[in-house]
Amino acid sequence: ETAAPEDAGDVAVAAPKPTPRRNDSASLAKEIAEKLTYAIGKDPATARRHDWLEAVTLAVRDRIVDHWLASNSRNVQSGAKRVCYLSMEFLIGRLLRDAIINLGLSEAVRDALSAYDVDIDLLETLEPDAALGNGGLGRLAACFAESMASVGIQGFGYGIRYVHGFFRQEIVGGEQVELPENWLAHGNPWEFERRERSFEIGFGGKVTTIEEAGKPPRQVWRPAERILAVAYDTPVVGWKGTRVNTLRLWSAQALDPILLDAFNSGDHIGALLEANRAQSITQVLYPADSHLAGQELRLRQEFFFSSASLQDIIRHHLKRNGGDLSTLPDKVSIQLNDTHPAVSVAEMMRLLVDVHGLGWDESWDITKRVFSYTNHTLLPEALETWPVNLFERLLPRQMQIIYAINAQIIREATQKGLDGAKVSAISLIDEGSGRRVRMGSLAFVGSHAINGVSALHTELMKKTVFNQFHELYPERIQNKTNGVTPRRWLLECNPGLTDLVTEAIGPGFKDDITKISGIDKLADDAGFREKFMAVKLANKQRLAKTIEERLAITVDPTAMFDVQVKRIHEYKRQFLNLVETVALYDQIRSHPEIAWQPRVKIFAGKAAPSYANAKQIIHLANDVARVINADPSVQNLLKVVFLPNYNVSLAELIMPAADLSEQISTAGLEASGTGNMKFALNGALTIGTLDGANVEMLEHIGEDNIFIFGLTAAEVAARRAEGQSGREIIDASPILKGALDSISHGVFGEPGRYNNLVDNLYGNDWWMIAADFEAYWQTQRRLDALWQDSDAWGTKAVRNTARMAWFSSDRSIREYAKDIWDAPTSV
Ligand code: B1N
Repeated sequence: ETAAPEDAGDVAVAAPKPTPRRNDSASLAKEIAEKLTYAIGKDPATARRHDWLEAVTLAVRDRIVDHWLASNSRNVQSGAKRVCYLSMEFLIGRLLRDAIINLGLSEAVRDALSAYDVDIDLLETLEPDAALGNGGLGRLAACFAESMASVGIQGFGYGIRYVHGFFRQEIVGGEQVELPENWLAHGNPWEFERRERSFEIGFGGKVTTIEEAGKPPRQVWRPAERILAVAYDTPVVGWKGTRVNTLRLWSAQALDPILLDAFNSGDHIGALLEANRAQSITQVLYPADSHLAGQELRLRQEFFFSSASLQDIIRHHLKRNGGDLSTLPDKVSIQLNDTHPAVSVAEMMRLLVDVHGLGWDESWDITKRVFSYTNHTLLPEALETWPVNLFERLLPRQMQIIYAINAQIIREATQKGLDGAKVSAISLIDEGSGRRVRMGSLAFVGSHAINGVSALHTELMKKTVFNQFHELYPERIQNKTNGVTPRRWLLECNPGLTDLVTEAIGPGFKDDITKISGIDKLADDAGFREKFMAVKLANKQRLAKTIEERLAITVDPTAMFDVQVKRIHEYKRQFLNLVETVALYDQIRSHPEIAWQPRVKIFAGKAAPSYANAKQIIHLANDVARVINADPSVQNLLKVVFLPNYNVSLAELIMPAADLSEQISTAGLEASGTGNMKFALNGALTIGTLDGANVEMLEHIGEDNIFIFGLTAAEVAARRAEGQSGREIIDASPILKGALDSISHGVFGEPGRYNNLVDNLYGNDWWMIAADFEAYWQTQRRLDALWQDSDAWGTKAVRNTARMAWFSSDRSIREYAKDIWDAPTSV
């Protein structure tokens, strides 16, 4: 093991240490040529661009490894608390630019490559995105991993090495088509396979009770199926390379790659079946965001990576702490990223009680002190529950343990005076619709701290889904508002703005993003504002070029870029935006006398393959774009663009180019949002509801600089309880009615194609689209007026960038470290 010296090696050698790599451009140039020659086997004269990318990556990687080894030895020496972040998703994106910027190598790499007439900006775009996540939850895990390294926490990310990440989206005939994603096709230079770091994972089988004289009976699980989890480590480079942490992703392999007996007896297919079955666990990421994928394979994935991670954590602890597991909570914190790893609570108990022989009470105490759980959604359709019979068949011992925990929790509750209905609310087993295990409840009772991801969401957790638990354990729920890493979401994606801010207030904000507030006073400085808007224009030109290349749509970079990019979901209300777009189209044509402001409506996002309404919304966006863009009567005033295959790289291009950020979810349903933060940090104004982190953005940015509209979460809940239909509202609003009529009457595709979307509004306006339309429309028109006053717009844009520092994931991570993990920073 070279890069993770957790153990002594097999051979004790006093070998001379290699000299750390040098960061000047001449050394880099020389090493890049050496990598090209000796690692890739190409001559600079014949090398292709991908060869250069690999050579640069390997040269940069050498420097990362130097820092990585240093961090790992420091970890061993300091013995500081380790934070293990268990997440089913890490939506990392590309790594080369991130590494180059965090290591301070930008200029050196550029200079080194100019000697060969190779352009680093172009090479960087050839790197495939690591798309091991769906959306906000996975991207948050990636931001947190980077921030842990940047603020100096001994952080370990644990997840799954999916062979196929999030699907590639193409738009064919206006509709989403899903294509397999194959990020590993050309190898992955960032990962280090650690074959020696592998663990057995069991499934199925039986539990037997072993009785020995004079000892309490023991339970032994004998799984029917056993699979190997093999570690792949990726270095996570923090700011200035001061600390490099590890992201450890597990890959499933057969214990016995081919059954030799079967193979030798001629059954070649049968011999490989077992290997295929094992490997299938880590083949593909489930593409449902905020929606439960109820398949058995998903539960297998969850247990697979949970068990492997816990075995690794325990092995490490035993090795470093004289075999004493009682000190585990002093040395390790384990954060559960939503309920996907919640089975860890039961598996930890099994490992402590059955495998390591600790008593039940001590094990339960250790478990609770080690774990904490982040909830990311209250949407009922996303709350994980598993049928008891499936659980029992796949994980019989863990199911027994869950029953035992349940009995204990219910006993505690009854002692505190809880009665029937309240007791069934806290039961880990939902007896409602077939018996199901409630994973949120399991995560809650097994954790000492449970957090929501914005102030509003945390309050709603206390009032709704976890109401009974909150009454029982009032000290457990806390808020940790999300954040985004300013390295990727400012320095890397917006070099123009980074240079401008540096010129204005110096480079200190790169080390400490709170210093960016120094530009607040420049919001009223016409000279600065002009430069700020010039950077914005250049970023818009860059995006316009991509739109032209990919879609052959010409957009005017001086028009307002009005952007909604995120997963497609009814609660996020892309449909509301599209209805407003259609209404605007109608009004522009019927009222040419009004001073409409030129806009480009930009959409991007993927729908879960099985989510019919979301796919309809994509179809509508493309239909609306096709019709409006072809209509000469509005051409200079309205364009509509749907950019296919939204991913982290595309987000890095879009965020810096937005004037207006659409954060218009039905209030109470978006737990936090993090795209909202990326846009505002890059100087876009927000039009949004009082939902998720928008509420706190309003507090920080100030009400003059953000455009809030619509029903509050409490009002939404009240209307939903009444079962409010949209009919009256629609009939009373000619603009809304007109837009809905053109959508259903076939202006944008066959008549009837969108009946389902439109009829829903008349019936039960569940997502409050009719209810919020008027307020949304009026707010958009206020923004039109503001756009005409470019000084006023520019002032607000500058204030947005100046006031977003609090939404850095460094701040979030420091709060977790202090309030939940009790882990030191700056180690
Ligand atoms: O997590 C993000 C939040 O900013 C978003 O508001 C929230 O919607 C998102 C099941 C989820 N919640 N739940 C999921 C993803 C995948 C899956 O299989 C649920 N994603 C969120 C970060 O806090």
